[in-house]
Amino acid sequence: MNKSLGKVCVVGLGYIGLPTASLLATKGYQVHGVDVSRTAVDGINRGEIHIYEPDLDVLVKSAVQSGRLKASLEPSSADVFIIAVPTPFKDGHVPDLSFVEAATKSIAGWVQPGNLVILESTSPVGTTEQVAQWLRATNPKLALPAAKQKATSGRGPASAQVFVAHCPERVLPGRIMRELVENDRVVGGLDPASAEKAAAFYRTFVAGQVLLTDCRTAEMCKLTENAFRDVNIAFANELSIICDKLSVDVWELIRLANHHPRVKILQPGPGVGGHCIAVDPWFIVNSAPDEARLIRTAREVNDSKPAQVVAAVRQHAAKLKKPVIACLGLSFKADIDDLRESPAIEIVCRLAEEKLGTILVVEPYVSALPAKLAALPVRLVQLQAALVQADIILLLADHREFRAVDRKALNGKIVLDTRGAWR
Ligand code: SAJ
Repeated sequence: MNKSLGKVCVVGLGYIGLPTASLLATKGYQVHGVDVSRTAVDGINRGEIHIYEPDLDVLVKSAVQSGRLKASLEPSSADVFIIAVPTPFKDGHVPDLSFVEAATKSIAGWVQPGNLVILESTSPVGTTEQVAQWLRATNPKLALPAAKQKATSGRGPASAQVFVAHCPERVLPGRIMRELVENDRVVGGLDPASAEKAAAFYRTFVAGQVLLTDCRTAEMCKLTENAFRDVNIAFANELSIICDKLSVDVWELIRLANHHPRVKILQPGPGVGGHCIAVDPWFIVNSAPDEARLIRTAREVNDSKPAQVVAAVRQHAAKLKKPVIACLGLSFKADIDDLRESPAIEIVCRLAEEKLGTILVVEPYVSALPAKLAALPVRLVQLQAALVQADIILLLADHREFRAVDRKALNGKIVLDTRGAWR
């Protein structure tokens, strides 16, 4: 076995933490992964994964077999601590930092002088400073850097005994293993020495550029990237609603407009889902409610899209007697199993609650309906059965198997393709 590059404790073994932990293990770090779920911990220690992400199974298996990745319910001592826990929002779109707080407090007793603590969770501006405060409050012996120093690219003196930085994850679900290595990383230090220390760590396994800044800019950078995408998707979604009203084919329109050398319109869909783009822009709105007008409106436009889809189904269903409605796809986008914040689930829920017909669902990435739908009159069926029985086919996620459907199977059906997959 090669010499270990050092020990890393990764807190949170979800969509970001587990790929990161297993990648670090295969790069030569000794990795101690921590999660609150015993099922996840036990599974990982058997070399199994509890989430689906292409190529993750192979990596986790080899990391565990090599003895370099171990999962546990408790943290342990390490050179580097990575916090990769969820940052959802509470009622009123207020950021919920309770997982970051609990994770920080759980490691505080293990952190030693010279260690590096990195927050990877997408966070509102000011959270890294808050992490330092939680560390200090839980373990008053720790000497932490003072915030509000501007990071430079020069090598500053190691002023801090404990180094604290923010390095937001930027990987795209479905391409995580590749993007973890290839993407450029923005590293924001609580002080310049922390930024330097964290950058040196990322350079050991990232092929992209590692860019240094202060922690507040790094926090805002991640939120900005997702808000930028949300605003652009909202533009496409608003266009689709306008085009419906004006009897213009939005897919053809966007294809043509995108021939302009400086126009690159994204694709409309049933709404924006996932734990990132549907959530993070609210962190900006929450921090600057009077100023973030466009960002708020984009969120509202995207959040209104599921209701538009339901209205379209309602209109068609009203013309039929006891219609069978096949809903294809529950995940928030194509070719993944992630159902978080999925507009497809909201749509199926509303169709069932309104009793618009017999509701069939096809989702090749799940073996059972999520709790929200299990209580409703909705059946999970195979694709072929749905295609045969349906009067209305509603495409919600453009999974590979749906894109490959023989168009003859759609003949005589009412087809509502929210993704433009069958054009
Ligand atoms: N969507 C559209 N039309 C489009 C593109 C996307 O309706 O043209 C919808 C998708 O169907 C989905 C949602 O938007 O419901 C979000 O999907 P996505 O592929 O745009 O992004 P995520 O949420 O999977 O990942 C994003 C990425 N951020 C950016 O591209 C700026 C990723 O790099 C981040 O790491 C991730 O958020 C995150 O964790 O924050």
